Amino acid sequence: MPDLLQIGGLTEVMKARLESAFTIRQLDAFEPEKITHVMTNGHDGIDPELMASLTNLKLISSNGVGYDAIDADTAARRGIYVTHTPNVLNAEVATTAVLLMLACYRELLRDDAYVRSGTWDTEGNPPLTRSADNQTVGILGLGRIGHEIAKKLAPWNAKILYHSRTKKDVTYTYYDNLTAMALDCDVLICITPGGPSTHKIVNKEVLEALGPNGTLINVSRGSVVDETALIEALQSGALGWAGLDVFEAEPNVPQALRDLSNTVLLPHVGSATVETRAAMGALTVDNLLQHLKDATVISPVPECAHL
Ligand code: A2R
Repeated sequence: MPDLLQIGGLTEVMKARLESAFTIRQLDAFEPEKITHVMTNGHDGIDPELMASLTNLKLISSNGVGYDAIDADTAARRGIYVTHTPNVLNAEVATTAVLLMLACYRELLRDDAYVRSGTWDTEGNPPLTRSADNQTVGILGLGRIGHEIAKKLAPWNAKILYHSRTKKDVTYTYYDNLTAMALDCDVLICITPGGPSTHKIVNKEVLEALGPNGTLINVSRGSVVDETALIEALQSGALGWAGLDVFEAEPNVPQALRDLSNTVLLPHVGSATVETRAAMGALTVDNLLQHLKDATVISPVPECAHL
């Protein structure tokens, strides 16, 4: 059986399916020239030096949709497939975005703490919150997940604006400039890929354009937002609220962000439900098994689609 190098975690279901076709090797015990397949995830990716040492590598199957931790251009040049798990997590990540937005608007954490601490009993009702209805929501990255977020916001009667590299055939309002969109929206939801082209595109200027009544939601990658500028804007009141599922140096979250009461913070759980992780794991394994069978894959990243 061919050697599969495992990077990151694996569920029992995935392991059982993979063991029927591969010998699974761990990072501390493998022979580089014997590895033909790698299984990893969006967070761990694969170290470029490690990838270069795997001279017989044919496929890197990543469990997750974002693949900025994998050098897909180099892989494609070497004729190595990179696959990921698009679509099966769209609804879940969109739910996480909406959840964060609602939690910010309705001060879910503050009011939960209000009840638990007994303050309701001693001080009466808490201050009013803001309605999440009828807001103008700017989506940064109207791709597979971005579209799903727009659809999920319909019951809140959101007006949808979007910024992406290209204009889409949709009724939502397109902005070719991110700062201009931030000026016009109440909520900015980030759902682009990570990587050099989106590195800190949500900068001081964009955050200040979003403004004191604005809410930033990030369910993409921590690298998309300038975290230092974000902290300063939240501290000074230049930005109102932030709901964050992703951070620059996960799992390290700056104390300053944790100290702020106008943030809702999640440990990168956008797709982390039993159901969605099972679907992602199944697709990750399906790509590996299909490649073994007929040298094709189900869901290559765009850089490798021509292989
Ligand atoms: O290529 P376009 O015009 O459709 O724009 C894509 C947009 N995008 C950008 N927008 C502005 N500036 C950029 N430099 C830039 N680069 C990409 O992000 C597209 O509208 C969206 C990405 O959509 P999909 O490729 O369909 O990705 P999906 O499945 O929605 O996932 C997005 C990301 C993942 O890469 C993970 O980082 C995260 O969500 O879970």
